[in-house]
Amino acid sequence: MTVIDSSPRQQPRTDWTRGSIAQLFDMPFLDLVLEAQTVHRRHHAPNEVQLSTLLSIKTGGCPEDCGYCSQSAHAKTGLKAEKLMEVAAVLAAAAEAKASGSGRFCMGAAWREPKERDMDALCTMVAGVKAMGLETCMTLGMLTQEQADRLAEAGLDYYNHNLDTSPEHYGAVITTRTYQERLDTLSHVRASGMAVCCGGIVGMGESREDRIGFLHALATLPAHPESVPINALVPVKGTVLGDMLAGTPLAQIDDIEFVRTVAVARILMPRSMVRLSAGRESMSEATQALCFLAGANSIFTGDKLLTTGNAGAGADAALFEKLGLRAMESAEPARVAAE
Ligand code: SAM
Ligand code: DTB
Ligand code: SF4
Repeated sequence: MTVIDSSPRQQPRTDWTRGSIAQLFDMPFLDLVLEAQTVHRRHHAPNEVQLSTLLSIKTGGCPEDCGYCSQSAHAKTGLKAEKLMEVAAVLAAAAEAKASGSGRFCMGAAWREPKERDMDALCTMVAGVKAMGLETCMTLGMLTQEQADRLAEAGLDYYNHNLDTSPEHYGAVITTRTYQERLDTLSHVRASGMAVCCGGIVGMGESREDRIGFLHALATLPAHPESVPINALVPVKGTVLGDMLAGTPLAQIDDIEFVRTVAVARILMPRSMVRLSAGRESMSEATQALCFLAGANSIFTGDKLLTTGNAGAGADAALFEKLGLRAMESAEPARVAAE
């Protein structure tokens, strides 16, 4: 099919059109998964999965109104707003993550943006986690250029900032910020030299057209994000979306459509790490296996994401054993073809 460009010798395309992405979504499922796996093997070591661990360093009470999020002050989830964690407690959690074999430690805060008064502590956390030999990642909301530069200087390797859905659907999910503000922070992160982790959520009641628009937004950024987390909505009681979708056929995205989304992400962004993120706890082993076949090569490990449950180390070890998968030594995608 001519829409597919997966040559390892070329820079990945950033000029995808919505029409060509729609064509990928429309492919027969088996052809699509085969193509995604073929692209995957040109750029990444097969059977290797990168492991990241999350820690919520500042939980709840967020002023933003993201309809999916348990931590929004607008949601009625009963989650208690907490203060920023102490540096020592964060480093202790990072040491545990390292001991459990994780390669990247991702610290998340329920903020619209970090305050200047928190920057010193954040930089100390970054430096401490990095000194343990872990890759560092943070997700703190919007950043100014100066804040991005400071975090980069402290040793922050990745910044997570999701576009979450299509530009058209954004206003139906979040009203307290704009898509453009997300893009502005992403450009500050890029300019600071940090790697970009940017993805989104499916299963929010969006249309296929929105999933196309979402992947189009990611794949036409000036450079593809190095990490692309694909979350399946975890419907939390008391959140706008959790309550709206409860008991409806939209409450969980169709497994096959989810795998299609992963496969299309892999084809569009051949060198990125595609992370199977939230929602894995309620996903069957067979669906997860299909996602790996479709090009997912990263997961969050541990029993907890930020506030909700995760598959857990035992379940993941069993799944890796069954599938013959192993943890990636380095997050740098192994290039199997000569470049
Ligand atoms: N406050 C920061 C922000 O919004 O960028 C960082 C933390 S926020 C929790 C990070 C991401 O988690 C969101 O962009 C969204 O993609 C994902 N997320 C949050 N709640 C979720 C849920 N219930 N189900 C699936 N993904 C969720
Ligand atoms: C991302 O895309 N998924 C992670 C991470 N980036 C920060 C967060 C998932 C959160 C799931 C809901 C929760 O645990 O609160
Ligand atoms: Fe706040 Fe982030 Fe949750 Fe939105 S997703 S409410 S910005 S913590």
